[in-house]
Amino acid sequence: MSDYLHIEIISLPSETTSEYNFKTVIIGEPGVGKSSIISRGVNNIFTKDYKATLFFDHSWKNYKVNNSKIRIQLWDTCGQEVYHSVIKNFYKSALCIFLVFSINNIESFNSLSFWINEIEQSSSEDIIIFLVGNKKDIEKERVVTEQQINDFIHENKIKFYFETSAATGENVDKLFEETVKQLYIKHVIPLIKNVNNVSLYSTDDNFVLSDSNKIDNDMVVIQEDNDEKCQNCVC
Ligand SMILES: Nc1nc2c(ncn2[C@@H]2O[C@H](COP(=O)(O)OP(=O)(O)O)[C@@H](O)[C@H]2O)c(=O)[nH]1
Ligand SMILES: [Mg+2]
Repeated sequence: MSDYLHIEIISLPSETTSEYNFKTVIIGEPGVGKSSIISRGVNNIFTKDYKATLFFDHSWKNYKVNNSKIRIQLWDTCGQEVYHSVIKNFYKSALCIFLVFSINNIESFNSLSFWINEIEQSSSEDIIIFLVGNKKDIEKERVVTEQQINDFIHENKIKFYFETSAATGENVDKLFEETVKQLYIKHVIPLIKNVNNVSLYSTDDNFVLSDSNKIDNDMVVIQEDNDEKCQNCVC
């Protein structure tokens, strides 16, 4: 019989030490809200003043996930073409990527294929990609349709999609918590399993995968095939 694991996520202060550090890189065109998402997620701050990120910014957020202390290291990129070759080096050791576009900017959406190609060329195969459609608060200015997003998700086998607003904070905490949860499942649980030699899998409702073609308000988790069905299961 299997043991069932309930996953509890608690946010910890920034000065807390961590047992596991997971590097996450945030990419996408300039102006889509990358720095704002990080600022909102880490410090709960939003500013309307646009300040271009120079090269890279580094910040982090700590969590306790069950009994493990986990740090998500966030590498914020400037997104400018001239630095793409430098950014590539950052993918290499990243375990997670936030790929951001803005729902009111079709160019930022059209450039996603370029970024996906970059990721495929430079990153580890089991990198977790979160597609993020930001500026959800200005829904009336939306130019990127749900159909376009759905098509992109399916073509590129994206498993996680969030629509966020760094301005209002909507779904930003959810994005971060899902990130730490997925990293925990993928990288920490196997270690715990090895140590304790037990079978674990989550019964958390968030792991129930939604219908493939549907865009949920906040998030899409797509079930690709039978193998993928077991992605959250380490039994
Ligand atoms: N309305 C709205 N504006 C946003 C949002 N996120 C960022 N912005 C604004 O978009 C501009 C670019 O944001 P920034 O985080 O610097 O983008 P980056 O270049 O991708 O890092 C700034 O003026 C932000 O205030 C959002 O969720 N909603
Ligand atoms: Mg920036």
